[in-house]
Amino acid sequence: MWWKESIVYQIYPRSFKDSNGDGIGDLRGVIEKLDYIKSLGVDAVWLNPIFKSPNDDGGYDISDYYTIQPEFGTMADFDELLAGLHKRDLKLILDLVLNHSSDEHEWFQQSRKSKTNPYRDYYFWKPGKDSNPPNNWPSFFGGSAWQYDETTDEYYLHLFSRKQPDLNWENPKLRNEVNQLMKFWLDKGVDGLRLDVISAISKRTDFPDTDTPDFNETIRKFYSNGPRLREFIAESREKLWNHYNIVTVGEGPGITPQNALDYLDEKQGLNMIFHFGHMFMDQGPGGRFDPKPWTMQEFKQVFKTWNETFATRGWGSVFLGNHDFPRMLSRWGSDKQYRDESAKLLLTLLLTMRGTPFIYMGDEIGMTNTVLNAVAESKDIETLTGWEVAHKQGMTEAQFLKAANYAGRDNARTPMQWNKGPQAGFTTGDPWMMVNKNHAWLNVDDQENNSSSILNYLRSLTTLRKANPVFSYGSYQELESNSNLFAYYRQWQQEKMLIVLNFSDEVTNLPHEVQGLSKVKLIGNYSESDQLNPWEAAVYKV
Ligand code: ISL
Ligand code: CA
Repeated sequence: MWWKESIVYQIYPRSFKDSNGDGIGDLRGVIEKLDYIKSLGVDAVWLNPIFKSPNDDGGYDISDYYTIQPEFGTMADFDELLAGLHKRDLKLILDLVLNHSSDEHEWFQQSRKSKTNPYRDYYFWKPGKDSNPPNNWPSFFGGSAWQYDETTDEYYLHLFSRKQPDLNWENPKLRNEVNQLMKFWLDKGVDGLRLDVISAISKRTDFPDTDTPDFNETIRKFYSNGPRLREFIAESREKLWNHYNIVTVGEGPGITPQNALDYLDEKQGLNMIFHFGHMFMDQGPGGRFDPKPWTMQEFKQVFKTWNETFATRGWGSVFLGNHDFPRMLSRWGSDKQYRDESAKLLLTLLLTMRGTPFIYMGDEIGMTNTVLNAVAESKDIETLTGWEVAHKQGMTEAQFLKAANYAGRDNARTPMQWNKGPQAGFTTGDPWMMVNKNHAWLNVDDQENNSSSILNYLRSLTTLRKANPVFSYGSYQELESNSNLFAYYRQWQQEKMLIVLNFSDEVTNLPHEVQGLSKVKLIGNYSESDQLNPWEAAVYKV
């Protein structure tokens, strides 16, 4: 199974490279950078959605699953990109959004016309209760998860924005349409599918009120992990996926160590999932904009728990950032004093942990969060609607901005920083989103020619991982060590590796049980020293 040994590079196309000067990244921009992508030592590319969309939620609101988003290019561009990837022995994983469509999709335009329209049951429609929504479910993006539509005097369900009506998977006709559109892209030779919010395709369709104020708990109990989830996944597996040598990656809030294996049945399940244990540990009951402190113990526990979950079956992904979360360096590292060291440390974790690593574009050079000076600067519906909710609850803009600058998705969507020139070489035009000012010194070009750069360290890490199957297949055993020292073994047949990561500004010591051990250092972000420096990462063969 090629995907167990693969290293995946995630590209948010809108912010990767603009080839035609309109300030918006596009497929031809990705084509221009294929040799760069190959040079990272990765095996596959995951592209965030590239299909026709009104962009209410960054392309996660698809209005035509068979057409390339016009501002990203044409189907010919797509074909050229796929051929260019395959020519370089790189695979392509597409991001399909099947829990909901855009409200501008033809299906929804029909569905909303009348209660007897043949497309009516492609979505969830329900009468209100005394001119209130059918139940108290909150949307991810603020407000009710139900939108009143006066044409038929009913409400439709949208777990996300009101322009993202949920597709009704209970309807076999809809499931057939979904399988057909997946088949179209698999027949073009795509190597994998990242299935957006797959955890929610089976919901509690009796639609009871949620009985908890904790949003993540509401997701787990009511929105995801529904009674027919395994059946729906098994049906697509049987009817479609089994006929291709592809990888299916399930994404979705609500996936827990207790239910993850339900998604990953060897015969009838997905191949792998993203879990969010570490991504939500600093979210309070109010969700993303209600941050709470996190500890290294919690962080380490997440990896321990998921390694136990997948110890004998199932398969996980390892990621520390993506388009939905702040930059990993700013969130987990030290993006000021120990920038280089901590960026390398986080990449070392990513490339030595058990599970398929996903590198988010820009993390290979240590890109950092941006700063919004006003909510109006945000390009993200989750931040904009999050502010509407917070404002109603009496939060000041300054308080909300603090939360948004810590946890918001804009942080991960600033343009890729190629060089120190205007707009970081991302575009010759006016970028759709402001470029981070630190591109003057933080960019690919400057790091290409610096042998001790984060970029070249990442390349050494991918080379190391590919040369040692222990990193893909080996067991994982965490060493008991002080709170900020994350140390673990990876073992497979006769190979045993020791990884030590000092998540702190302090000097510390190796765990006492390894101090006398004979070991050979394979890679690290400091030259030899018998103690562990601030943010020191090292990989030893023992
Ligand atoms: O951003 C989050 C709210 O905390 C995540 O829970 C995220 O919304 C959730 O994991 C689903 O994310 C996916 O579907 C969303 C889209 O906005 C995200 O970009 C996508 O990754 C709706 O399609
Ligand atoms: Ca463009």
